[in-house]
Amino acid sequence: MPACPHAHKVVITRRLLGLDKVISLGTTGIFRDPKGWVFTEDEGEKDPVLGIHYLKEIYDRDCPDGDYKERPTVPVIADTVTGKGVNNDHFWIPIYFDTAWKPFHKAGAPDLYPEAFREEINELNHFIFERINNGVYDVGFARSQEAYEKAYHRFFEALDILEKRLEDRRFLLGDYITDSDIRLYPTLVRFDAVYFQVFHANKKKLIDYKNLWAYARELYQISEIKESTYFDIYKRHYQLSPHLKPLWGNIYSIKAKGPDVSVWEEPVDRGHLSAYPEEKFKKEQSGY
Ligand SMILES: N[C@@H](CCC(=O)N[C@@H](CS)C(=O)NCC(=O)O)C(=O)O
Repeated sequence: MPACPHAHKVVITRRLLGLDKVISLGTTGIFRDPKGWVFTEDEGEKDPVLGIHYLKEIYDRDCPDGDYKERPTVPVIADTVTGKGVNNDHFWIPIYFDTAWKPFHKAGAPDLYPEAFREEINELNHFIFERINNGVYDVGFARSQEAYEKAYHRFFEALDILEKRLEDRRFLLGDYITDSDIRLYPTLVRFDAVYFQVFHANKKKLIDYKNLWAYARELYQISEIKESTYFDIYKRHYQLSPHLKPLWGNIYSIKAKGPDVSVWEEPVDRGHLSAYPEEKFKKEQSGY
């Protein structure tokens, strides 16, 4: 589901590591029907390898009575032989791609999870998930003024912490892009187009943060990342989904015209913060 921030980090990691040659991608539409997500974006409205129409079919195969009663979620990794889901733990899937799937990485793949930084990356990833990726949902789905204001302050405080961190670091862990950057990006890239308005997360826009804005643009301008970024889809999903429209009172189903996303193409000059201005990725050690 191309609007899902949790799936987005998995999709980017798969592309950057060259795992798109060994793991196929089925893409659902952005509106759920009563049976959940549907593979409307794939030819014939079927997952290209499993040939199924509903995501739920993956989950059903794991149930003794063949009928999964909970809500099937994306992302999910499925076994192409049994058609069963093998993992839907969105938090760890990118790390499994970095480590367990290493024998299948493309030649010259980036090392997104360098051993020396793993502890720091894990810690930062929890912060990013709780305070940013999920934090903005806490703002958007708050059911009381008090809960909203608490979530609002927590979220913008977390953005301030990251803004400061990026003052003298080109990327979150320093000179090279790591797994943590790929987790922060999906929330940043959705921010001005949807969260600011639909989730009332409107203290500041991303473009108001000097470091975060330039940093996010630098990530966006990497072709594998840009090709997985769909501003119009984010607007349609968050602004027009039946369960999200009431959040911002969109009773006439209007899709907002702005903001102008061409600003994402503006040049970025953060190379001076790195010892290796010409490189954004550290290549992983070969030998596999
Ligand atoms: N809640 C999921 C995280 C992924 C997630 O929330 N995915 C959303 C899309 S962004 C989803 O598939 N939701 C299905 C639904 O709510 O019915 C999990 O714990 O694994």
